[in-house]
Amino acid sequence: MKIGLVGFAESGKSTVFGALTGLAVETGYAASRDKVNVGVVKVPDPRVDALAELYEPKKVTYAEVTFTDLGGGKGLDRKILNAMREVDALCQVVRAFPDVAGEAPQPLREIADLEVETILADLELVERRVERLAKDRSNPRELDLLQRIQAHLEGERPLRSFDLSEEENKLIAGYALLTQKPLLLVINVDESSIGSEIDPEIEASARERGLGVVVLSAQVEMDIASMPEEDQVEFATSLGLDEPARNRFIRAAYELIDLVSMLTVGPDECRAWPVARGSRAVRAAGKIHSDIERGFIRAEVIDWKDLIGHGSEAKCREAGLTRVEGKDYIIQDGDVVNFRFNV
Ligand SMILES: Nc1nc2c(ncn2[C@@H]2O[C@H](COP(=O)(O)OP(=O)(O)OP(=O)(O)O)[C@@H](O)[C@H]2O)c(=O)[nH]1
Ligand SMILES: [Mg+2]
Repeated sequence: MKIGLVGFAESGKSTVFGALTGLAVETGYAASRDKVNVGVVKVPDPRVDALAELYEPKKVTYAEVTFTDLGGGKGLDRKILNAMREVDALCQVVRAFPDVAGEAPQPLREIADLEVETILADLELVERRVERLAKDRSNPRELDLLQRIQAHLEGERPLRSFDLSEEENKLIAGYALLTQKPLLLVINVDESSIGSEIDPEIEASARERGLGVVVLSAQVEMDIASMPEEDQVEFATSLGLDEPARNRFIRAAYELIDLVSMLTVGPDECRAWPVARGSRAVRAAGKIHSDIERGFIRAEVIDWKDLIGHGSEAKCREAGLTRVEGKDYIIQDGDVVNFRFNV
């Protein structure tokens, strides 16, 4: 699962990337403008931590998400737009701190501008395709759909607000349209604004668009991320943060791409497995091993809270908290699952 960090020049993309990954990256004017930073990030998960405490396994494995800093520039050039097509979701880093020259931020404008630029990029692609299909008449259904999409985009509306049936979605999936991708706004505020309420205008702007918002100060988060892990929470707390904002951000991004976590436990490993929301048990089993999917008999499911509360799988079984589910069961976030299968 790949998430792309985008935004206008000097909005703090590389700093956010550094904060997320704990990697040392170049920031500042014109730094790494042509370089794309890629990093894999563990999704912090208190459920996994609690289960690991109970089982004391040899290994603890968190779900992972790949973040890419797609770079900046004044406008979004073609190279960046193309790179944006290849990620599963977008996070727009929005500057809400005065820049080095003391220039006041214009967060609402950055949000609106990125929307317009991505709408235009989609429109260009759709127009070209409509022209082709109108000429060769090879696919009237797709043509009809694309014409309706074109009209929607011409009304300056992103595709997030266009209702697509599952079948229609399949028809256009190959185009990787930018305004269809889930988008999270990362409002990068000044150090002095840490812990204050989100600007109501920004919140309204996000709500109107149906977007998620995370507020953080990337500079501070990067400082936190560069500390030894055991000091991070303490330092965050001293600044009035419950935890590094990075944790909230990563979880929000994880939910944005519509992933939920299936959990497995045992003396060898406690682990979170990312599965697409709405996955059937038999498919989720295949994430672990294709043999388990093939030989699937049943899934024994305990809610993680019950397992922590009762202290063992045996006690949960006695208390009637272990459910036996079949192939078509839909995996829920936080399910601790034990698969039974034929080899
Ligand atoms: N005060 C303050 N400055 C920040 C913050 N985040 C980033 N900066 C500064 O803003 C400048 C730009 O940050 P970058 O992370 O390089 O921004 P970018 O979006 O990657 O920039 P380009 O890649 O050049 O488009 C740097 O000088 C950062 O130190 C913040 O939270 N607070
Ligand atoms: Mg940068």
